[in-house]
Parts: sequence; structure tokens; C-alpha cells
Amino acid sequence: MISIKNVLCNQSVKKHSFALKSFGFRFLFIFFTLTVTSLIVTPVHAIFHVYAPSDPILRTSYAIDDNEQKFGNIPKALRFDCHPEDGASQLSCTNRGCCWNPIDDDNDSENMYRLDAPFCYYPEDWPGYEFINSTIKGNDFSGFLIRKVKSFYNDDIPVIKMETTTLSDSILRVKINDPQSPRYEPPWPVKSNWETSRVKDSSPKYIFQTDSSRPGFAIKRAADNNTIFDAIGKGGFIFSERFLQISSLLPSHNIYGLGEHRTKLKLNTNWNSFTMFNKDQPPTEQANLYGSHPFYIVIEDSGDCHGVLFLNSNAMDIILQPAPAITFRTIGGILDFYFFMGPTPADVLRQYAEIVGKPFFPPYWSLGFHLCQLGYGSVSRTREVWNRTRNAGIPFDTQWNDIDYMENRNDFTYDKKNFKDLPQFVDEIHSMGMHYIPMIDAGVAVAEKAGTYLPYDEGLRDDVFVKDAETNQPFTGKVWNPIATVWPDFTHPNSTAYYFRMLKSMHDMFAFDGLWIDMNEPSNFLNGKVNGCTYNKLDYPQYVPHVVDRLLATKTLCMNAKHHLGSHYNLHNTYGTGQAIAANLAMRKIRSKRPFIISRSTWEGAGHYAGHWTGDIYSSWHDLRMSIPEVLSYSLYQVPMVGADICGFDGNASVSLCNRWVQLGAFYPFARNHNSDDTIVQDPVAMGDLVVESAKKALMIRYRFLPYLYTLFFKAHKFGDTVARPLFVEFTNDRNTYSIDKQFLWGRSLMIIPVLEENEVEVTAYIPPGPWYDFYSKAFTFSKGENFTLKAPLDTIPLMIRGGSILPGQTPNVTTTLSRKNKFELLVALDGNGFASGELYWDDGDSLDSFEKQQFRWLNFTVKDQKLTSRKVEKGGLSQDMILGRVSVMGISRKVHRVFLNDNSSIPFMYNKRRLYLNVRGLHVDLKRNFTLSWAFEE
Ligand code: MIG
Repeated sequence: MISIKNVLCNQSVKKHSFALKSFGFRFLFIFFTLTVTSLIVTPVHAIFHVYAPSDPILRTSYAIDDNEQKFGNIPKALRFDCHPEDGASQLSCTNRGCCWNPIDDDNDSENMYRLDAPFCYYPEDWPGYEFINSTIKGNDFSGFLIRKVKSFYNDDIPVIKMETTTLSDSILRVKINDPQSPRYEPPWPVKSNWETSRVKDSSPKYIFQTDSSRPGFAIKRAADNNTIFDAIGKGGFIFSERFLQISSLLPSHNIYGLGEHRTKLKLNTNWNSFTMFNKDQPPTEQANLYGSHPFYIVIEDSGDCHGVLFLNSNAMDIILQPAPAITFRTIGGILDFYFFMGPTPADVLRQYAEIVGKPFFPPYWSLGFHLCQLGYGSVSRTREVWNRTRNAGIPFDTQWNDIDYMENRNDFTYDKKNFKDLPQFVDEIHSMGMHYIPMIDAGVAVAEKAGTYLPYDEGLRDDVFVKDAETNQPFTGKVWNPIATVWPDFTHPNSTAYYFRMLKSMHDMFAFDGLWIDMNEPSNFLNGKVNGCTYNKLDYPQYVPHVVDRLLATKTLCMNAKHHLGSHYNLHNTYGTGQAIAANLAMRKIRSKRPFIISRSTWEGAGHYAGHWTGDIYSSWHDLRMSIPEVLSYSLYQVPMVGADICGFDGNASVSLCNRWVQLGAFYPFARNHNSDDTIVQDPVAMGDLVVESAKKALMIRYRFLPYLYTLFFKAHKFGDTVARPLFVEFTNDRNTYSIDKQFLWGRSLMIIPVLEENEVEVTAYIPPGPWYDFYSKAFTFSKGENFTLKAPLDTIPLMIRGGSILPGQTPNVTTTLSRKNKFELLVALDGNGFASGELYWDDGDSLDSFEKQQFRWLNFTVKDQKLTSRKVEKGGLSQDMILGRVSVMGISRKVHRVFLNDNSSIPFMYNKRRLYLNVRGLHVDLKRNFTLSWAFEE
């Protein structure tokens, strides 16, 4: 590096030359020449333009404190990186027309993501594009911009078009594309529905702004004029062939999302980079992981919330810096933004769900406990673990097998030796009212003898494999199969029929109930092909985002591999979702029941088809703790069916770790214990008595509340509401909740407070303002918004019920099939005014489209003036019985004298004065009819 000396930005700028290359747009050439010439003469004035509070769209509230070091005219926090490649020097920097100013940075070792504040940064108003015309039609803006000077990146697009689409009062799309030759856009999420059904003539909650002389745009919240996105003239706006970049100021530091990454729930804005490029990568900080969700939400200083989706599937870096500001830096596609105006977090997520699709509705059995390990190696071993788990009385619904059930680890087969009686075993599982899920890998075997392995032969015939750009033959790599592997191209029109046929033939052999799709980043044991990838523009683009190993093809396909809808370079991040879609459609057709797919790789909208597990985590306390923000982040992405491998995947779980993990895992929306093959066995029974006791206790509570959990999944499916819910979603006005990610909620009513440290038997938790009840003791707590220390004996996970709630439950049994036969219960937790409410959605739990076919009951419960009332939310005609057997009420401070059912008959009850607890058992109330249950005090 060059010596650390204060190089003034204006000195350096004189050195740079704006060489105009031919843009190939002859009709604009004269215009360009004139514009650029004038810029060459006076290029530096912008640099002296002091960071401008007078700018009409700038707010005064940026968090630049007075002590902030300033170099040149730009505060450190506002430096937008002009040299994201390694090896910046004064020369390489100033050649880009940027400011060079090395700084000694303070060390923040706490922050594992920390980038350095850039030495090389864009001057204020770095010359980029400028509007040549714009029009406004109705609510929508459309304008053309031309490039004024060449950027450092190859093949600037000389003319670009920016247009907005008012999708509703609360959803605005801003799209920037090349109008001459439209560029790649991801095929999913499917847009047809909302493009046509958009709301016209609305009164939007946003104001869209541009500045004719500078690129970018800004969005304000109409209600309070708060600027929520300000990308006008910020950083370096670039729109070139394989480098597109836009930076914006953010209105606060309260930002969430930008997964899949291992981070805390609330993201750190102190110079962090979030690289999105789906990768088979054991979760570690600072790495790109299995999924890509370029979506964030921000809670503004006012407490209002908005969300932004950057719908771009290319490899990208997203940078957060302390201004606070964000940079989107992608290497393909277009700039396509969706703004969701909220104003509550729940509103934002519902609006976002309108665009990416709402989550699939899971079958009821999938809400039970799942068990798996890589390398059982045989049916008898699988059966042994299955049996001992059931014999221990642990609630348990679904047995899984990993790749070892396959023949040669080839998809759509099973090992006829060690898994000879798999079909019978699956039947046996079914006869117990339980379910079975096998794994399917993305890649398909190539090297089996012709005619012996139809998945390859038919795939070849149907032309459904991703192709090698050099040979135009199927792209060949290597995964678990012998010798070599090819990959189905899920953008090919034949692929869904192909996948259906393959899965159907497998289902004809053994009747699996769901699918686990793995290695679908897609993962490859090679970096591309046997000899790597050829030197080509896609595999070696001018800029490579900060992917692990800095090589795009690392453990995946070559970027120039060809899909029906484009290059792997463009489609890579969507691959797993493509597989999930094909698998979902196939399963729907094969079983005529609700599909249940769990996918490792995800992309925007994946939750409409599949759930997700967090991959190859380690059996460590740190991984246990980090599983919570990961699960909560996926809730934001509309993938509510998510969980981490209980007790961890790699490495050996200790008894104390596994004990606490089964307790937390019992409250993951997707609750599965899974383990690698080279570690100690960690199913609950193998772990011994303590873990068995904890598993039973926690899972029995889960099973008791499954009707509540199911209702939450229904509301996720219908509205886009969260299931596992961050506290800030419920308590947005309480800033103390913004960074909480060691505890979380199920819906609005149940707070889960796991123990995350070894040897602890107490846990300190933040209890948001209001009345709360300890689930176990029924003890009442009125919190002013404080920390409380809760008892957490080794076999117990603290749980709090929020005052004002009614949770539907069912007497639990050891499978969901059996639990569903039991009577319902209502657990009422009164608030300070004696009020409570809740909901129950119910149907047969497995049929397709139960809601659409009106085969459901959807009930609302309220308590007011000592009376519980039920009401239908929407009419449905479920024929199955629904009997309420018990109502318990927490928080009745006066002695209950009598209890009445439907206002007439006085019925037996118990009232515990010390616990302020009313318990009415032995009921037999038909929930299909409206009913009331009331209590009276002694006069
Ligand atoms: O190369 O199928 O994340 O859950 O056990 C590893 C074997 C492939 C990765 C999955 C893991 C699974 C394993 N798979």
C-alpha cells in the first residue's frame, strides 16, 4: 500500500481521464461527446461540493457524529467503496476517478464481518448517468438516462430506462433495464398474477423522486415525509454488462434480512458485506451460504417499518456501512426493486408475500417431530432407532433416510441389499400413523450402464440436463454418484414432467410422504468440470463478488453452463427453488395430498414450495445460539417451515448440549434431529435419560400446542404472517426488542426462552411490557419492559404466555395422528382488563386445498366480562368432529364461584386462588357450534 498520507481528493481527481469508448449507439454519439467534453473540462467541481444538508431530499438525521473523522469533504461513514477488488492503490483508485485516502482504522474485533472503511471511495456526485427525458403517467414514472462517462467496468450500458410500477398503495416497483436489449430477469418468483392484478388509481403511501442531473432515485414515506431510500447521486451508480451498482442511504440502523448468512438477527451496519451466491457451505460467519434472499426490512426512527426486495438472482455483494447506507453490487441482470411501505413489520411481510408468494400450507403431520441420521446404512438399523424412540414415549411423527438408502447413491432407487425391505418398512411406519421422508440429491448419475438407469436415459432423451457451453452435451461434474453426475435443468419445459415420472416410479416402489432435496445449490465435488472451467467472461468476470474462495465455480457448475432460460451465471441462485417447484408439483400429483418438501438451497419465493433447514451446522453452543436468528430470518423471507438440525450435524454433541437443543428444537417450526455419519449417535435415546426426559417434556408441549402452531401456519399460508416471530414484529414500539434474538415468539402469544449456555439453570430474558404468565407455574408477571431471571432446571425450557391470548391446544399423544383424535383445549391468559382473544384453524390436515374447498373450521375466541365466546371467522363445512374438553384461564384474581356453559347449566370446575387459575375439565363441547363459557364471582 501507498504511504498513509492525506491525499486530497481533488488532487487525485485531476489525474483521471474519462476516455470515451464507442458505445455502439451512433444516434446518441454527438450528444455523448458534448456532455462528456463539458465534464472533462470541469470534472472536479462536484468533489468540492460539500456533503450537502441543503440537498432537498437529504434528511438531517444521518448518524454522523461530530467526532467523525472527515477526509476531504466526505465523512468516513459515507465513503462508498470505489475499489472493492483487492489491491487498491492510489493509482488504481484515482484512475477510476475516485478519492484515495488511506486511514488507520480502529479495531472492532467484536464484529466478525467487518470490512474496512474504504481507502478508495467515490467523490460526491461521481459522474454517472443523467436523465435525458422522463414522463409521468398516472402514478408511474418512466425516464431514460445516458451514461456521461465511462465507468471502470467493461461495457457500460449507454442508455438505460428507469420505470416505476404502482403495484398497490403500499408496493412500488422501480425497475432499471436496458431498453435496447432487455436483460436477464429471474424466472421465479412467477410474476404473472400480480402484474395484471395491480391496483390502479390508488393513493400511494410513498413518494418517488429523481433528480434530472444525477442517477438514482429516492423514496419517501408520504405520511411523514421520511426518506426511506435515497440513492440519488450516492456512491458510484454503474450499469454495465457485468457490474451493476447502486447505493442508498438508509433511514436507520435497524435492518434485518439479507440472508442466508450467519449473523445476528439485527444486522450490523458497521462495514459489513453480505455476499449472495448459493453455496454448499457449512454455516460460518462471513460466508455465502445455501440460499439467497436479497430482501431487507428497516424499522425507521418513527417506529414505522418498510421492506425492500432487490429482485436479482446474480452473484452479488450487499454492503452495509455506518452512514447508515447500503450498496447493492451485482454482476448481472437488472436493477429491480420492490418497496413495501408497511407501516408495521407484519404489514411489510404481508406485502412482500404478495410479490414472492405465500408459504405452502404444510400437512399436519409435518408439524410433528422428525428423526434422521446420515449412515443408518440399513433398514434394520433405521428401524432400531425408530423403535427405540417410540418405545421411549417421545412424540415422534416422521422417520427419514439420508443418501445411504439409495443404490450407488443414485436418485430414484433404493439399495436392494441393505434396504431390501424398505417398502415394507415404509408401510409399517404408515400403519403406526407415522410418515417417511427420503433424500433426493439434485444431481443425476451418468455412469450407469445404458438401459439400466432410466433417470439418466430419459433425461437425455427429454433434453432436460444442464448443458456444457463448450460441447453442448450435458454438463458433467461429480457428486455422490459413481464416476460422474449431471444436473436436471428445472427451467426446461420438459423438466416437470420428467421429475414427476422419476418420483412416481420411485413412489411406486416405496410410498414416501415427503421429500428432502439436498445438494441443490447446486453442489458439485469439483470446481466446475474435471479440469475446471474454461477461461470465459462468465467464469472470470471483471468483478467477482466476495464468494468463499473468490471463484464462482467453487463446488458448483461452470458459470457458462447452459440452461434453457439462460446461463448458469444468471440462474445459479434459483436452482434449488427450481428443484423445489418440480418436486412440489410432482408430489402433489403423486399423492393427491399436501406436498412436504424441505430444501437446502433457497431463493426468493422458495417458501411457496418448500421449507428449509440450516444445513451442516456444528454440534456447538455457538451453533445452537445462532440457529435462532437464522430461523427468524427465514420467517422474514416467507419460509416459515424452517429449523436447524437438533443437536447439530457435524461434530459430537455432548449430553448437556443435546439436552438444551432438544428443548429449543421442540419449538423450531421444523423440528428434526439429524446428524452426520462420522459422529457419535445423537437420537434422544442414544443420548440417555436426561435428553429423553427433556425431549418428552418439550415435545409434549409442542404437541399440546400443535393446533395453535397449525393455525399460525394457516395464517402464514393465507396472509404471509410469521410463525416463529421476532419480538420486534409484535412490539415494534419497544426499541428494546429490536436486537433480541435469543428468545422468540410463536405467533403473538407464546414466548420461547431457551437456555443457550452450558451449566446454566437460569436464564435472563427481556419481557416486553404487559402481563405475562409462566407456562408451568401460571405465575403472573407484569413487566414494565424489563429483564427477568427465569428458572430453567435441566429438563425445562422457560415459556411465557402473553396476557390477552387464547391458545388452542389438544391433549397430546405420541403422534399427530393420535393427538388429532383427542379433545381440544383452550388456554386463556387474561390481560389486565380481563380480556383475551385467539383463533383456531382446523381441517383434515392433509387434503389439498382444504380451505379453497371449504373443508375447514376457522374459529375466533374472545373473553370479555368473564365470558368466553366462540365465533366462526369464515364459514367452512368440515364434517369431522371437534370436541372441546377443557378450558383453563390464567389471571382471574377473584374467587370463582360458579361456571356456566352456554349461560344455563352450572358445571364443575377448579379454581386455584394462589395461582389465580381456573381449570374446567371434562367438557364435551361441540366446537362446530357457537358456545359460551362464563364464570361468576361470589357476591
Ligand atoms: O455432501 O446427504 O446438508 O444434511 O446428511 C453432504 C448427506 C451431503 C449434506 C446435507 C446433510 C446430509 C449430507 N449432505
